[in-house]
Order: sequence, then structure tokens, then C-alpha cells
Amino acid sequence: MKKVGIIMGSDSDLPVVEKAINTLKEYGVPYEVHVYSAHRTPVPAAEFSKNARANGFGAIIAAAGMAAHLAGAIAANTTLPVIGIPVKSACLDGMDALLSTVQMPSGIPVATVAINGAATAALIAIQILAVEDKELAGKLDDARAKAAAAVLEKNKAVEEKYN
Ligand code: RP5
Repeated sequence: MKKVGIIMGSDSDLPVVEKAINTLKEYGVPYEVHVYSAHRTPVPAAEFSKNARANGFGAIIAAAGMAAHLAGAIAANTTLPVIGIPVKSACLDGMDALLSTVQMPSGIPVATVAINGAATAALIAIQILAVEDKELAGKLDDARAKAAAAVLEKNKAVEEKYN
């Protein structure tokens, strides 16, 4: 199976990024985690991205806060799918990172998830790998069915109480 690369701009992003790591673990998807910053360590970030396809990656998740250029900088150097996580920092409630990540120029796509949406980012990466992997697609179907059953259980409890 292809690996998922998880890149974050700072180790201070880890509390958010861990949700992506845990989701990939749940699905048994191989991954690598790195701290590379678009601004502080631009060369390693670019090198990782340029070599990612040859190194067995199928998708890259890039998480950063503030003036969050990391996902765009990664996307500039690869045609692998790049999923951006805008990380909420102390200022502006994460809107700075959201707009920096989502407003890419045409031709260099970054699939941007919600502010701090790390689990969703991992699920998108898993869905990308599942296009060519029936077993993984089956795990996604099972998880959806379980989530739907849990909601229906809650619905039943609410209906019994109020109707
Ligand atoms: C961004 O700046 C990082 O992704 C992080 O979210 C933010 C703050 O980084 P630190 O100053 O905590 O290292 O580049």
C-alpha cells in the first residue's frame, strides 16, 4: 500500500495532527510524520515533496497555522494529492491559516479541510488510497455503517423521550 506523508510546520501543531495519525493507524494505513516548515526549513520541505512519489507516497497531508503556506509549498513540488489542514493558533481563530491554505492559485490544488480538521484530512487520504484498494474501501464502508447505526440509536433515544 502507498504511504501517507504527514508534514506539519511546527511541533506545536502536533496536538491537532495526532488526530490524523490516529485515524491512519485505525485503518492500518502506513504513514511518515515530519516537521518541515515552508518558511523556516523550505529546502527540506521542497525535497520531501519532490521525492514523495518516488518514495512510495500516495497522498500528503500538510498542517500549518498562521501564514500557512506549507500545503501550497508542498503542492508546488508534487502532483500527488495534497490535503491542507489549517491549524488554529492564538490569533484570528484560525481564519489566517484557513485563508492561506484554501486560496491557492489555479493549477496547484490543495484540498483544504476545516480548521483543525485533521481526522477528516486522514479520511480523505484513506479514500484516495482506497480507489485502488478494495480491502481499505471495505473498512471505510464498515466505518460509515457503524457511524450511521450510532446516529440511529441516538435518534431512537431522542424519539422515545420526546415523542
Ligand atoms: C506555523 O506557525 C506552524 O505550523 C505553527 O502552526 C505556527 C506557530 O509555530 P511555532 O512558533 O509554535 O513553532 O508555521
